Amino acid sequence: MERTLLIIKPDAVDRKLVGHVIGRLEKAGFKILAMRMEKLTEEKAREFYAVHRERPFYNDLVKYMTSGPVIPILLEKENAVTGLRELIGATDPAKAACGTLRQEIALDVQSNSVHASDAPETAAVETVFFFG
Ligand code: IDP
Ligand code: MG
Repeated sequence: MERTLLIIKPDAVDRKLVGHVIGRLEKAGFKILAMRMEKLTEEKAREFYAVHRERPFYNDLVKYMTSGPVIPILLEKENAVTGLRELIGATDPAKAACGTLRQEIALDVQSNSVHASDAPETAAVETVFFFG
């Protein structure tokens, strides 16, 4: 069993897609271990995405991630990290494979509805970040 972190981002919460996302996760066999709704402070959003701080989209990303509440969810499944990345699809929904969550519901490359940890090490760090 492996754990990973998903975040339902502000655009999906705002469009009332929370139940849809959770349904997709459970249907795919993920078990929810913990979940919470919170409005990120600017400081917390900056820290979470610190790896992207030199990127041109960083400031807009922080603005977007603090524009409304997000829902971090701790998930468990065999090969959870890879499996969840496959389920959500590519960062840019225009390039995401058919049937992936982002292809289905994301608005654009920034407002792409969900975050998922990209490696087991990142998943561990991000889990502590949100759930201690
Ligand atoms: P990921 O979420 O698929 O792991 P990353 O490259 O880690 O993608 O980027 C983090 C987040 O930054 C993306 O999910 C998206 O919200 C935003 N982002 C990434 N690339 C761009 C871009 O080219 N323009 C605007 N926003 C972007
Ligand atoms: Mg990433």
